[in-house]
Amino acid sequence: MPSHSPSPPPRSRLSTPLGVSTLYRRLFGERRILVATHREPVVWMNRSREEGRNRDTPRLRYPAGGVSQSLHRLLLQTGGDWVALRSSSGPDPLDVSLPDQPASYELHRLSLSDPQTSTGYQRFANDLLWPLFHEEPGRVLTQSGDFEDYRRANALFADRMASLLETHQNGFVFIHDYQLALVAQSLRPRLSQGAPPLAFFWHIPWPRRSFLQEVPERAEIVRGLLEHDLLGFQTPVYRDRFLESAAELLGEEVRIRRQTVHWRGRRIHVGDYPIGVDPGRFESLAQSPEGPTLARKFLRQAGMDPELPFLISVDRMDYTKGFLKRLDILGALFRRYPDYLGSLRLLQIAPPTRTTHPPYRSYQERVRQAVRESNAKWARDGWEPIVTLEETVDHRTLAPLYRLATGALVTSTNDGMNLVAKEYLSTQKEAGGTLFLSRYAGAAHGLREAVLIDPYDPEGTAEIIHRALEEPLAIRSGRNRILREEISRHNIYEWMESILNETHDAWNRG
Ligand code: GDG
Repeated sequence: MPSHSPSPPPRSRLSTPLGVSTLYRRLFGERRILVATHREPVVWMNRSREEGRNRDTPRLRYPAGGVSQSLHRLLLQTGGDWVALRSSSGPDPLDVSLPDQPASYELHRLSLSDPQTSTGYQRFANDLLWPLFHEEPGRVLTQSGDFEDYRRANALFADRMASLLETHQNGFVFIHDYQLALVAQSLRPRLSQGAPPLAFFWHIPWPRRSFLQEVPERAEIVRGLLEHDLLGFQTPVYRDRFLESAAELLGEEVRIRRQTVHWRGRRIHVGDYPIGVDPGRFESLAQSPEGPTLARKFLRQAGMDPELPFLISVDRMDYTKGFLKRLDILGALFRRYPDYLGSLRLLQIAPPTRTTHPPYRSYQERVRQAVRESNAKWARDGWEPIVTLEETVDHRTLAPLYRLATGALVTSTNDGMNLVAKEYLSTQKEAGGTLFLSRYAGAAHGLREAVLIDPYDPEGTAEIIHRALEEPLAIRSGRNRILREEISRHNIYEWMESILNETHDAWNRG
């Protein structure tokens, strides 16, 4: 294995899937990647008897969610192993391949057979870490013992990964997000021949001090994360907050020099790696010959006139995405500018999420009720302003829908990055759709030209939306050109290349 990384790529070169797999081989040779995420990147579909006769019916579907889709595409370039919790039937391991992709990977599907472990783990992750790291303390719902279940579930991930590492000798391990903060802590001691490079990416915000303080086990979480060689955050703000937490919580245990933490004889690189999308893929899906037909058909089926303007929002139905704030904004817009009544609509693609968790169920019910009320208030001659579809829409339809939309409304009250914002821009080549981006989304940090909104200020946001909708096309498309350059340069492959290079460096310096 070479001991130092190659020089950084020239600035004008756009990173590509092939570039990532070439770099991976250069750094880690023929050894496979091992990825771990909470959720499976694909869902296995049981074929109906009818479909069973048609071998072309796809067996795999893609769930909504930002973490796994890009990694899924990468592993179809490089091959490798992936460990995640099982959420559908089908074999274990599952061989994941696509006809047009050069490689395939093995998905190893973990079942938490003890219901207590499963419940406590999910509760600690989704009802304690998620709300507190999104600075929503009012939504915490936890019970004593949940942390031990969380630790136990993380150790089960580590068990499976340790046996894979033993047989496959994987060259690089990449663990993801707040559900798996303690995996590496269990993994290291299990590896008799030493650990390969370990990287971790934290997809959600790292909160301000006063919110972190509400997590009793915060020092344990920080220690767990320091078990990696590289630790990545979405923005420099989250990265710096983490470094401050490490200094404060671990005191003399750590020594911190800029972005390097010295801890227990190891050096850990802590960096910011704003995650991107594959803009080329969204652009070509949006501009495919069948794209506009699919999108128009979809709109008609949703009861919308494809010729009328609409704003689009695409998010899992999660309280951090600001569904209720969005309705307030729309209300303010209609009150200030009643001319929009009867024409401008909001299309919300809102796949339900975590539906077994009581705080989600009640939030989702409140959203439905608020939509009904808004629609009743602003209805005109059979026209209603808000169309909500609680379903997952395939990217082949979603991309041309983005393209057709007059604007995209991202109203997160707190969001690690927000990939929908970048996907929307990817489809706006030579088009004038406006991205209205919450200033509380990580994406606002890199997309400096974007039209920023404050979801806590519905009146101000309504004014911003109205002004942008009135702008000449040249202004809107000029802004989109600059934003698209940004997301093309910092695409998902560049994100992966930076992480590969810097993990390799950190491991060698270790
Ligand atoms: C976490 C962080 C961070 C949505 N609906 C459908 C669908 N989606 C896809 C979108 C997009 C993804 O789900 C959502 O990604 P986001 O980034 O917007 O949000 P989270 O799921 O909360 O993701 C977030 C992200 O991790 C990555 O680091 O940006 O801050 O919270 O890709 O296209 N996909 C399909 N049908 C849908 O109906 N196929």
